[in-house]
Amino acid sequence: MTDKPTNTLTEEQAAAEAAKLRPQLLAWGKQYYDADAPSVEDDVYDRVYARLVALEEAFPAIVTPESPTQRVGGSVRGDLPKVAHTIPMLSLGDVFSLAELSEFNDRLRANVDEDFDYNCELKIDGLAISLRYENGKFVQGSTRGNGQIGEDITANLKMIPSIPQTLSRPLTIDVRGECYMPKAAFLALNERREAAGQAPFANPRNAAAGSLRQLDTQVTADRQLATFMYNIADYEPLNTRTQSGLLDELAELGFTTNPAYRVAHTMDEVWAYIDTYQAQRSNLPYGIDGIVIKANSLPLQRAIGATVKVPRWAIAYKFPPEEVQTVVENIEWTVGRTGIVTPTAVMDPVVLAGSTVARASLHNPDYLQAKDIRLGDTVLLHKAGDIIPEISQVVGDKRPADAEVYPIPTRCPSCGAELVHLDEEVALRCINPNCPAQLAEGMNHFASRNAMNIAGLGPQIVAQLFARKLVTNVASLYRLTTDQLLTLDKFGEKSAQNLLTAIDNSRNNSLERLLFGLGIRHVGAKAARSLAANFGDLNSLMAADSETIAAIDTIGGIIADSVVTYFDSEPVQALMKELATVGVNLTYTSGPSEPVDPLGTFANQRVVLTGKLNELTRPEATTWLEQHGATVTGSVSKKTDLLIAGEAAGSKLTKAQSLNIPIWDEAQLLAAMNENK
Ligand code: 1X8
Repeated sequence: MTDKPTNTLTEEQAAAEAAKLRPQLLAWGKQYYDADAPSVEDDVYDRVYARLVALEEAFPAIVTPESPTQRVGGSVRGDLPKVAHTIPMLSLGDVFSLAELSEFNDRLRANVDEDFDYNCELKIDGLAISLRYENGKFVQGSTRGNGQIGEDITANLKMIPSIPQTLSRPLTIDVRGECYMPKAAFLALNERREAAGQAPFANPRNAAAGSLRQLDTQVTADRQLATFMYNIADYEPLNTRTQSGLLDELAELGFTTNPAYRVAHTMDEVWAYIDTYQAQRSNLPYGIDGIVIKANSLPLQRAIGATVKVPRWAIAYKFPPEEVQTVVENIEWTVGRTGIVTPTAVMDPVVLAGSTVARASLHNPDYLQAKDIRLGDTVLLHKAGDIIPEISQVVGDKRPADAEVYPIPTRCPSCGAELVHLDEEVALRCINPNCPAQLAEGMNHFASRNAMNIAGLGPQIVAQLFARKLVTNVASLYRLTTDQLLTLDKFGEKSAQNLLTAIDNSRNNSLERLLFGLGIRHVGAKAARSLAANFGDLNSLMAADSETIAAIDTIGGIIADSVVTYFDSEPVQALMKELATVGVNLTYTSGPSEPVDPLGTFANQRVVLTGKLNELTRPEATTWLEQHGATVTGSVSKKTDLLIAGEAAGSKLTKAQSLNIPIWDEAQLLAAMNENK
């Protein structure tokens, strides 16, 4: 992402950009705080957030009360009792470069008359907690929540061994710190979960958050959570008057504090601290995502004060994205639906930027050869776009002496057919039309949600169906019997019956689902719907030439040619006959012509769809809205009644916001669909 410097923007441009960033940040923030399931890496969130702050600082007039910059962290989850923090739990301002850190220092020094030291501490990647002690007894523990009101998690926190029940002195204090899951505990927990068929946690922080919100406190106890405490709401009851002394005194009282703090007299010492721990980061047994520097004098902290959100006397320096080393143990080759054979590096699992990584795509043989990756090589791994694991390079001097150049396969790992490069493609392909791996992938696609939507027919069942020779192609699915399904692993009468019913129901799907499910090159869900709607039935489409097909509004020449080529093949024609024989519907039956409830929720509403939808396809959403009375149009105007904005929505969203048009996200549409089932 290359952001334009804010001083080159007009206020309108800044407002438009900020209006795009806010809903995105709010959605990510909600996932992060409410669902313990972030959809982006923290880095991405932090950068987008920083950009919004920069825009709003440059153009204060564009700030809105709803802006995520105007709130402290997430919202409060409804189902846990609430706790008001008498002294708010603030978040920290953050910087991403030494230059920005330097600016922070200059600003602070310009506003403070006396000379002062900083205390440097590690920024723990966990969950902020507040522990209340009365007369030395632990009475209540809470999460940060929105900074003013948190959640009561006392019972869970009592299960964490590093939290003292009784202090060495009978103080009444609120101590703040971080609860985290050590890397080793996280890896072991995910291994147990996967063995038990449960979804693994995305990263240690989510695992910690999930563990703290358990109703069953025994589960919390088993999760090996730990804490580092680093702050106190009000230092009056303590003897010390410095941050470094506070850490020592907290330790004397019985808390666990992080030993890696250091008082810095100069910025050079701050840099040195950052360098040291940035290098040590992946060796630490817990995750850190940066360094916190704080004015060391507690009375000075108080004198400097805070904004509504963050203290002015402290700042977090966030590390750039992480890189770790691991060993390549294997290279797997998998055959996709279209015959492309893709290599994947299988590595010794490592925690990278908060999640466990054991696999990275190597894309194609050229990529693998260019990087000269060999079995046993130690490699540097990072996350591309901070999300997708990627091998940056081989660590040359760690290469085993006997490592040999990795031989690119010449035969298909599934069917043994000779692999080829089609017209100068870098991709390696299996062109055997009967390759079992391709057929299985094709069947998975056929059954998928946006295609024939056969619930319960997943990759593992498909693999077994092929292995037992119960199916040869997608038409043979419709001839399966209960007795045949009962031979599959873990299949009983009920599961067999459910699957047969799902398969049977899919016979009645409208044509566009079949067209998409066939996996014709370049024909996505949207093109499939246009083709089905325009031709009405399969035979008309099969009889059409390329020009006729390309004459459809949304269909270009490439799609048209691909459709013609596909249906030109004899095996495909045979398959279509077979589908007709087994009773699969080959006509277009959905569409605006048959409103289910024309006077329903959306009667006379003009609705616009924009952005990327995840659960639904555009045609699905459009059809449903039309069936419930809506008119779906392409552009936002004063007449628009509702905008439904998916991910990364752009100018339509901005326009709708400026016109005060109600805006829904995909979840709201799905909820409405559920209500109106
Ligand atoms: C957050 C954190 C702080 C410290 C360590 N880890 C964190 N995640 C620290 O002060 N050592 S301070 C802080 C905050 O103020 N939000």
